[in-house]
Amino acid sequence: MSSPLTHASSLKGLYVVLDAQALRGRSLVDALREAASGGARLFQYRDKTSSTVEIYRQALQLRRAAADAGALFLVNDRCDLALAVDADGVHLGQEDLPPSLARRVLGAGKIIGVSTHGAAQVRDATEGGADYLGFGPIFPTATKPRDEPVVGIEGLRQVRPLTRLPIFAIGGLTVDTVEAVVGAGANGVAVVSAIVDSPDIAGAVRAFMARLS
Ligand code: TZP
Ligand code: MG
Repeated sequence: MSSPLTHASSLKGLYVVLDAQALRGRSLVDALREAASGGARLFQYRDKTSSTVEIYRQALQLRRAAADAGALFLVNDRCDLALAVDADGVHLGQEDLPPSLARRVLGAGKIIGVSTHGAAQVRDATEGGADYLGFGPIFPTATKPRDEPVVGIEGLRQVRPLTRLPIFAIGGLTVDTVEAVVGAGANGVAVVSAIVDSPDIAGAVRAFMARLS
């Protein structure tokens, strides 16, 4: 089993979040394959409404498609499902298992990412043994509308010195805002709608990657 350290160089750049609800019934596997054909190599499966068995079946298909593409694949929220499909890791929110406990469940070989929204959470997730952080929402987003307050580019700039972990900016990002978040210290961008709502997913991925290189 490879360790998160082996993956450390992959924890940057474009992180495509395959949100089942944002896909609105379209095939997540097709979306993953299209994004991979555009060059994406880091994926998260996020499904807030399906049953456990539905999420398991979908995750298994996505896990296989990601492996075929040579891409990393993480499951949102659920350590059990991440283990069940042998995902590369899990992405946890503040309401999920803390990273130190997730590590006990998953072991040393899996990647653990944590969503953070402010300085205290950045410190806690770093001390808790996360491998990377999400930080946001940078901008307002319809994908997660009633959640944490918008942190803005300045919020990102302020937390950058607090951790050495890779930070993925998230929330309302487009190709036109990549430069600003990278300038504020993000190592990558985690994106839902600007990728999956595009009529040309591979093209959208290429456009993001061009701004990230
Ligand atoms: N966490 C903070 S904002 C967000 C999540 C999951 C949604 C990001 O989606 P989009 O469509 O890229 O704004
Ligand atoms: Mg969660």
